[in-house]
Amino acid sequence: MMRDTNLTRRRFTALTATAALSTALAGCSGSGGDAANAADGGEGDATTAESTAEPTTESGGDGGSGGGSAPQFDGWFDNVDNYDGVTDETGSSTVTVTVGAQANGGAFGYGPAAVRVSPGTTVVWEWNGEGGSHNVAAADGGFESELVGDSGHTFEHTFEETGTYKYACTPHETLGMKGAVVVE
Ligand SMILES: [Cu+2]
Repeated sequence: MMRDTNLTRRRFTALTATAALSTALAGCSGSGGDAANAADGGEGDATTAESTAEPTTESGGDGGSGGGSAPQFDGWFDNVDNYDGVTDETGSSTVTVTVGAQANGGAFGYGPAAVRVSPGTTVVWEWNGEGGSHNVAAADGGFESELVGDSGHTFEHTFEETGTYKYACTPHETLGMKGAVVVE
């Protein structure tokens, strides 16, 4: 009984710490802020929580009951034939996305099209040299790579703040060469 309570508490503390961290980094973390504060009664647990904060691999049980469709994308992936849900890469410090993946009638995709990462993660886009020249251009203008076709070319962006970041390849957006990074 003590054991269980303890475990639950640790998990909860870990979540709390993550939320608090996001808040600190983002300055505004919309949801969860209240819960985090309420649960934050503990004194010095933060250190423990930090080292325990990574085993979130099997999340989804908590909030993501929907799983399949992703309302936060607002139709962004409607014409993207390689969109296959959001690949969970939370906890990774670096995530690589292929530019020129087979999709949308040619080598016109990002692979994977959508990834979920933790704040502070660097996403590295790596060109595979297929499908001509591509770029990585944020829908809101927050980042934009060169337009190149060279295999091995890379572009990276570090996502500090929570949110949903849509991006596309300017010349191939209409074909469905679009992606998104979800930071949470
Ligand atoms: Cu392209």
